[in-house]
Amino acid sequence: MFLLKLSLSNQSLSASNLKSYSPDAPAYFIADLHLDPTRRSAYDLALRFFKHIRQAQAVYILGDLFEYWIGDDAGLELYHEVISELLGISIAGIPLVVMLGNRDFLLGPQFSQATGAQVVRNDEYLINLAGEPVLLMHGDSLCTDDADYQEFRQQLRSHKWQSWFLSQSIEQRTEAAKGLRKQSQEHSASKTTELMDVAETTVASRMIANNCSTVIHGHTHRPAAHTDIECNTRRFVVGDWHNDHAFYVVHHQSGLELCKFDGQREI
Ligand SMILES: [Mn+2]
Repeated sequence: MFLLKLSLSNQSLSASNLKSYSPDAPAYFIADLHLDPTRRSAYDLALRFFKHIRQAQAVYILGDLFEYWIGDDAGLELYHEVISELLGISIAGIPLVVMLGNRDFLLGPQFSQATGAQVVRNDEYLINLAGEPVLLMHGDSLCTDDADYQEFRQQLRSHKWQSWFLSQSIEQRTEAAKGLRKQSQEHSASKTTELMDVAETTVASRMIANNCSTVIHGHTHRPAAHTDIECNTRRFVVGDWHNDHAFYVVHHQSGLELCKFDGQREI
């Protein structure tokens, strides 16, 4: 892995959300677990992963931890096993950062309280990894070629829609969530894979805006470590979670790396 030459102004390093961690212990980046208690194998794999990483420097969940989250009042009970694993991570003193995905953007204050996680509500979160600024995102806001999706996303993220949705009963919200997921599946089936991928120009502009050369995101379910030698930038994509494996990104002493977790070997 090549070393990045960065020209950073002191100003960007003093950004209020810039955290600093030493590189001694690994930091983990995962996304798109899409946890669903009825998909037991993937759920168990995630529980194993959380038990494995108790020596971590920090854990970053970059959105879509849950298949759906219709409000803290319903989610905390439905996903109680994973909530208690996450709390275990926090109790172990490991900073746990959770970003919102397009499935679980309604994670609220009770989720934070129950897990000890810091929930990031912005689409972008800039961290400092051993001196290097790294931009974290879920990734759906980078899919700007898909104008219909962006419009739909804006509607679901509006205060008006969210307060209407949360005023419904749990039963009504569960039904509505099923409808939204069906709509999303139909939408995906009608689009080309290129259209639903991130727009490279948008990625580049977000890196420039954040004065960084590395981004880590999920959402597209296309795990990869992209390097643009000409622009001197890197884009890591963490994968979605399957019954028996998942791709995550780890930062350790040799830098950032895309790795596979299969629940068998130590990580
Ligand atoms: Mn997503």
